[in-house]
Amino acid sequence: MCCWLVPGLLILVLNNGLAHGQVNIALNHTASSSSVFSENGNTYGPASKVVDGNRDPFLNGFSCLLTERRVTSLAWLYIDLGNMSVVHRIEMTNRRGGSNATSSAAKDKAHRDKLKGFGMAVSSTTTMPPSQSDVCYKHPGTDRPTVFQNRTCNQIGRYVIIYNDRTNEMEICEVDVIGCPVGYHGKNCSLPCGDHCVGAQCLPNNGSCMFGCIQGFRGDRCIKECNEGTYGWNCNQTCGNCSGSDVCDHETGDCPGTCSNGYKGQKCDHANGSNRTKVY
Ligand SMILES: [Ca+2]
Repeated sequence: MCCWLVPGLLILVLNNGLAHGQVNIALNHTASSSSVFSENGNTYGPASKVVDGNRDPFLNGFSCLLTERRVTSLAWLYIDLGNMSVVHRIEMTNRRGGSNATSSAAKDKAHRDKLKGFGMAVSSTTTMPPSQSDVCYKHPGTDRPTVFQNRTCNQIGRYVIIYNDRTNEMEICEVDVIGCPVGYHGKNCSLPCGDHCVGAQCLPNNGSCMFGCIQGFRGDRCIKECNEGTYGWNCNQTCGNCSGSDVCDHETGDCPGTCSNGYKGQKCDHANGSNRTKVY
């Protein structure tokens, strides 16, 4: 473990580079690639090398996937997370040039060039190329990507896909997928999402509800009830005319007792002359 200090704050980072408590849900899962490069009897890869927990970016570390460059098929890689998950972030370590002893920025360039145009997606299928709606990052192909990529995704799926519709070559040494199975968040994905999140789905890093709150609740985690005088989905409905100091139900808008003079209905939102009785 390593650490560093900023004023008033100690930050701890595990050896794998992930902030404490974050989970790499790709580690040691099943992975597959469009092809695997082999030469003189030596096979580089296979795809399992990108989920072996070793980020060594040099070929002589024997922990990278290389696809076969003598084929015409475009390069892709997918990781099966095993179940539907919320992927918060994808971190990817590309191959560097030379070895640990001989590396240099100049030697990295050829490998970074091959990475141009790559895409990242989270999908419920392994269809290639992935649907545009599943893509969470696509490199524009103009500049030269950096060796290490860290892209926010926040999408739901079972498969994390790395692909390149520009080339048949892919040289990836590790993919870390930061997320949690659907319905969980927090340290080691041990906390269930709030009951008031729509679909009980939340972001792995902070528990924020992904699709808003069920009726009657508000806030990022949908913990707070609607402010007094409001109710319903997104708390965007205004209560009717409950009698006295009564407040309406924060979920349904119903008044607990009678209506103010001149109103009727469960929500006391219909004008009714002098009728003070709630009508069902
Ligand atoms: Ca590796």
